[in-house]
Amino acid sequence: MTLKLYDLALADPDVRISPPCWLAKFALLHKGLDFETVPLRFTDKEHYPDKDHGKLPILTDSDEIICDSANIIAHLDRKFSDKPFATTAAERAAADFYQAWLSANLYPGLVGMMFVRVHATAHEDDKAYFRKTREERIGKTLEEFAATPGLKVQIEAALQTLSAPLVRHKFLGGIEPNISDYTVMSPFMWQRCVTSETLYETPQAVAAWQERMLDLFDGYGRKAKRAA
Ligand SMILES: N[C@@H](CCC(=O)N[C@@H](CS)C(=O)NCC(=O)O)C(=O)O
Repeated sequence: MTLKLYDLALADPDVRISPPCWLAKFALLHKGLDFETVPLRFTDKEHYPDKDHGKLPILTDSDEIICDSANIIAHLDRKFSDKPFATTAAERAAADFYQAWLSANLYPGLVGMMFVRVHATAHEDDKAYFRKTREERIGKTLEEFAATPGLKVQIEAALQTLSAPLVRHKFLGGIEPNISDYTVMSPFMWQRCVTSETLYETPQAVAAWQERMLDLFDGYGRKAKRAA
Protein backbone atom coordinates (compact mmCIF):
# COMPACT_ATOMS: atom_id res chain seq x y z
CA MET A 1 0.00 0.00 0.00
CA THR A 2 1.38 3.42 -0.96
CA LEU A 3 -0.34 6.50 0.35
CA LYS A 4 0.50 9.77 -1.37
CA LEU A 5 -1.01 13.07 -0.36
CA TYR A 6 -0.87 15.77 -3.03
CA ASP A 7 -0.35 18.89 -0.97
CA LEU A 8 -0.62 22.57 -1.93
CA ALA A 9 2.71 24.45 -1.81
CA LEU A 10 3.77 28.08 -2.04
CA ALA A 11 6.82 29.45 -3.89
CA ASP A 12 8.92 27.32 -1.53
CA PRO A 13 7.78 23.73 -2.21
CA ASP A 14 8.38 22.84 1.45
CA VAL A 15 5.86 25.42 2.67
CA ARG A 16 2.48 23.65 2.68
CA ILE A 17 -0.42 25.88 3.51
CA SER A 18 -3.86 24.62 2.60
CA PRO A 19 -6.32 24.06 5.49
CA PRO A 20 -8.02 21.00 3.87
CA CYS A 21 -4.55 19.57 3.11
CA TRP A 22 -3.65 20.06 6.77
CA LEU A 23 -6.85 18.30 7.78
CA ALA A 24 -5.92 15.34 5.56
CA LYS A 25 -2.39 15.23 7.00
CA PHE A 26 -3.70 15.27 10.58
CA ALA A 27 -6.09 12.47 9.60
CA LEU A 28 -3.27 10.31 8.19
CA LEU A 29 -1.15 10.99 11.28
CA HIS A 30 -4.05 10.14 13.61
CA LYS A 31 -4.34 6.77 11.89
CA GLY A 32 -0.60 6.21 12.37
CA LEU A 33 -0.08 5.66 8.63
CA ASP A 34 3.10 6.10 6.63
CA PHE A 35 2.50 8.51 3.80
CA GLU A 36 4.41 10.63 1.37
CA THR A 37 3.44 14.19 0.51
CA VAL A 38 3.83 15.58 -3.00
CA PRO A 39 4.02 19.39 -3.30
CA LEU A 40 2.01 20.97 -6.09
CA ARG A 41 1.40 24.62 -6.82
CA PHE A 42 -1.93 26.26 -7.71
CA THR A 43 -1.19 26.26 -11.45
CA ASP A 44 0.51 22.85 -11.56
CA LYS A 45 -2.87 21.39 -12.61
CA GLU A 46 -1.40 19.00 -15.19
CA HIS A 47 0.33 17.15 -12.34
CA TYR A 48 -2.81 16.86 -10.18
CA PRO A 49 -3.87 13.17 -10.08
CA ASP A 50 -7.40 14.38 -10.98
CA LYS A 51 -7.08 17.44 -13.22
CA ASP A 52 -10.84 17.88 -13.48
CA HIS A 53 -11.14 18.19 -9.71
CA GLY A 54 -8.34 20.78 -9.81
CA LYS A 55 -8.12 21.21 -6.04
CA LEU A 56 -6.03 19.78 -3.27
CA PRO A 57 -5.80 17.68 -1.17
CA ILE A 58 -5.93 14.55 -3.30
CA LEU A 59 -4.93 11.22 -1.79
CA THR A 60 -3.81 8.28 -3.84
CA ASP A 61 -4.07 4.92 -2.09
CA SER A 62 -2.34 2.49 -4.45
CA ASP A 63 -4.51 2.79 -7.61
CA GLU A 64 -7.38 4.66 -5.97
CA ILE A 65 -7.67 8.46 -6.29
CA ILE A 66 -9.61 10.20 -3.53
CA CYS A 67 -10.42 13.91 -3.97
CA ASP A 68 -11.66 16.29 -1.25
CA SER A 69 -10.70 16.20 2.44
CA ALA A 70 -14.15 14.92 3.51
CA ASN A 71 -13.84 11.93 1.15
CA ILE A 72 -10.26 11.32 2.31
CA ILE A 73 -11.41 11.22 5.92
CA ALA A 74 -14.29 8.88 5.10
CA HIS A 75 -11.95 6.62 3.09
CA LEU A 76 -9.38 6.44 5.90
CA ASP A 77 -12.01 5.81 8.55
CA ARG A 78 -13.55 3.00 6.47
CA LYS A 79 -10.26 1.34 5.66
CA PHE A 80 -8.40 1.88 8.96
CA SER A 81 -11.22 1.61 11.45
CA ASP A 82 -9.18 0.81 14.56
CA LYS A 83 -8.47 4.48 15.38
CA PRO A 84 -11.73 6.28 14.53
CA PHE A 85 -11.71 10.07 14.16
CA ALA A 86 -14.74 10.20 16.50
CA THR A 87 -16.10 7.34 18.54
CA THR A 88 -19.63 8.43 19.44
CA ALA A 89 -22.53 10.18 17.73
CA ALA A 90 -22.07 13.02 20.25
CA GLU A 91 -18.48 13.54 19.07
CA ARG A 92 -19.63 13.53 15.45
CA ALA A 93 -22.36 16.06 16.26
CA ALA A 94 -19.79 18.29 17.99
CA ALA A 95 -17.52 18.03 14.92
CA ASP A 96 -20.41 19.24 12.74
CA PHE A 97 -20.85 22.19 15.08
CA TYR A 98 -17.14 23.12 14.91
CA GLN A 99 -17.21 22.92 11.11
CA ALA A 100 -20.17 25.32 11.06
CA TRP A 101 -18.47 27.61 13.62
CA LEU A 102 -15.35 27.74 11.42
CA SER A 103 -17.34 28.67 8.32
CA ALA A 104 -19.54 31.25 10.02
CA ASN A 105 -17.27 32.73 12.69
CA LEU A 106 -13.57 32.23 12.03
CA TYR A 107 -13.11 31.96 8.27
CA PRO A 108 -14.75 35.25 7.21
CA GLY A 109 -12.23 37.31 9.20
CA LEU A 110 -9.26 35.02 8.67
CA VAL A 111 -9.69 34.73 4.91
CA GLY A 112 -9.83 38.53 4.73
CA MET A 113 -6.44 38.74 6.40
CA MET A 114 -4.87 35.74 4.69
CA PHE A 115 -5.57 36.07 0.96
CA VAL A 116 -3.28 39.05 0.48
CA ARG A 117 -0.56 37.28 2.46
CA VAL A 118 -0.91 34.01 0.51
CA HIS A 119 -0.59 36.05 -2.67
CA ALA A 120 2.61 37.68 -1.39
CA THR A 121 4.23 34.30 -0.69
CA ALA A 122 2.88 32.41 -3.73
CA HIS A 123 5.14 31.35 -6.59
CA GLU A 124 5.58 34.07 -9.24
CA ASP A 125 3.84 31.80 -11.78
CA ASP A 126 0.84 31.42 -9.42
CA LYS A 127 0.33 35.03 -8.41
CA ALA A 128 -1.84 36.19 -11.34
CA TYR A 129 -3.99 33.02 -11.13
CA PHE A 130 -4.44 33.37 -7.38
CA ARG A 131 -5.38 37.05 -7.63
CA LYS A 132 -7.81 36.51 -10.51
CA THR A 133 -9.64 33.51 -9.00
CA ARG A 134 -9.89 34.99 -5.51
CA GLU A 135 -10.88 38.49 -6.66
CA GLU A 136 -13.64 36.97 -8.83
CA ARG A 137 -14.85 35.10 -5.74
CA ILE A 138 -14.80 38.04 -3.30
CA GLY A 139 -15.79 40.76 -5.78
CA LYS A 140 -13.03 43.18 -4.79
CA THR A 141 -9.23 43.39 -4.82
CA LEU A 142 -7.22 41.38 -2.31
CA GLU A 143 -6.02 44.65 -0.81
CA GLU A 144 -9.58 46.03 -0.43
CA PHE A 145 -10.60 42.71 1.12
CA ALA A 146 -7.72 42.88 3.63
CA ALA A 147 -8.81 46.43 4.55
CA THR A 148 -12.38 45.33 5.44
CA PRO A 149 -13.17 47.00 8.77
CA GLY A 150 -13.56 44.74 11.78
CA LEU A 151 -11.65 41.61 10.69
CA LYS A 152 -9.58 41.56 13.88
CA VAL A 153 -12.63 42.09 16.11
CA GLN A 154 -14.50 39.33 14.27
CA ILE A 155 -11.67 36.82 14.75
CA GLU A 156 -11.16 37.74 18.40
CA ALA A 157 -14.89 37.24 19.09
CA ALA A 158 -14.74 33.83 17.39
CA LEU A 159 -11.74 32.84 19.51
CA GLN A 160 -13.51 33.85 22.71
CA THR A 161 -16.19 31.31 21.83
CA LEU A 162 -13.55 28.68 21.06
CA SER A 163 -11.87 29.28 24.41
CA ALA A 164 -15.04 28.19 26.28
CA PRO A 165 -14.50 24.42 25.78
CA LEU A 166 -10.71 24.77 25.96
CA VAL A 167 -10.71 26.35 29.42
CA ARG A 168 -12.06 23.07 30.80
CA HIS A 169 -10.83 20.47 28.31
CA LYS A 170 -7.39 19.63 26.99
CA PHE A 171 -8.74 19.05 23.48
CA LEU A 172 -12.04 19.69 21.71
CA GLY A 173 -12.28 15.89 21.71
CA GLY A 174 -11.88 15.93 25.52
CA ILE A 175 -8.85 14.04 26.86
CA GLU A 176 -7.57 13.09 23.40
CA PRO A 177 -7.71 14.99 20.11
CA ASN A 178 -10.40 13.97 17.65
CA ILE A 179 -11.68 15.17 14.28
CA SER A 180 -12.92 18.47 15.81
CA ASP A 181 -9.36 19.34 16.88
CA TYR A 182 -7.91 18.53 13.46
CA THR A 183 -10.64 20.50 11.67
CA VAL A 184 -10.25 23.60 13.84
CA MET A 185 -6.43 23.49 13.89
CA SER A 186 -6.15 23.35 10.10
CA PRO A 187 -6.82 27.07 9.41
CA PHE A 188 -4.37 27.99 12.16
CA MET A 189 -1.74 25.88 10.36
CA TRP A 190 -2.57 27.85 7.20
CA GLN A 191 -1.90 31.09 9.05
CA ARG A 192 1.22 29.75 10.80
CA CYS A 193 2.82 28.51 7.57
CA VAL A 194 2.10 31.72 5.65
CA THR A 195 2.93 34.41 8.20
CA SER A 196 4.67 34.94 11.53
CA GLU A 197 2.85 38.23 12.17
CA THR A 198 0.59 38.56 15.21
CA LEU A 199 -2.66 39.43 13.49
CA TYR A 200 -4.99 39.41 16.53
CA GLU A 201 -5.08 38.52 20.22
CA THR A 202 -5.46 34.82 21.03
CA PRO A 203 -7.06 33.85 24.38
CA GLN A 204 -4.69 31.92 26.63
CA ALA A 205 -6.78 28.71 26.57
CA VAL A 206 -6.76 28.70 22.75
CA ALA A 207 -3.04 29.48 22.54
CA ALA A 208 -2.25 26.62 24.98
CA TRP A 209 -4.40 24.21 22.91
CA GLN A 210 -2.61 25.32 19.72
CA GLU A 211 0.72 24.50 21.38
CA ARG A 212 -0.60 21.02 22.30
CA MET A 213 -1.76 20.52 18.72
CA LEU A 214 1.66 21.55 17.38
CA ASP A 215 3.28 18.96 19.66
CA LEU A 216 1.16 16.05 18.42
CA PHE A 217 2.69 13.34 16.24
CA ASP A 218 6.25 14.11 17.25
CA GLY A 219 5.75 17.82 16.58
CA TYR A 220 4.65 17.38 12.96
CA GLY A 221 2.82 20.74 12.90
CA ARG A 222 5.54 22.57 14.83
CA LYS A 223 8.24 21.30 12.44
CA ALA A 224 6.32 22.34 9.32
CA LYS A 225 8.26 24.90 7.33
CA ARG A 226 6.96 28.47 7.41
CA ALA A 227 7.25 31.07 4.68
CA ALA A 228 10.23 33.37 5.21
N1 LIG B 1 -13.76 21.00 -0.28
C1 LIG B 1 -12.37 20.82 -0.66
C2 LIG B 1 -11.71 22.18 -0.79
C3 LIG B 1 -10.34 22.05 -1.45
C4 LIG B 1 -9.78 23.41 -1.81
O1 LIG B 1 -10.52 24.40 -1.98
N2 LIG B 1 -8.46 23.46 -1.96
C5 LIG B 1 -7.81 24.67 -2.39
C6 LIG B 1 -6.68 25.01 -1.46
S1 LIG B 1 -7.25 25.42 0.15
C7 LIG B 1 -7.19 24.43 -3.76
O2 LIG B 1 -6.63 23.40 -4.02
N3 LIG B 1 -7.30 25.41 -4.65
C8 LIG B 1 -6.72 25.29 -5.94
C9 LIG B 1 -7.10 26.44 -6.81
O3 LIG B 1 -7.64 27.42 -6.30
O4 LIG B 1 -6.80 26.35 -7.99
C10 LIG B 1 -11.66 19.93 0.38
O5 LIG B 1 -12.06 19.97 1.56
O6 LIG B 1 -10.76 19.20 -0.01
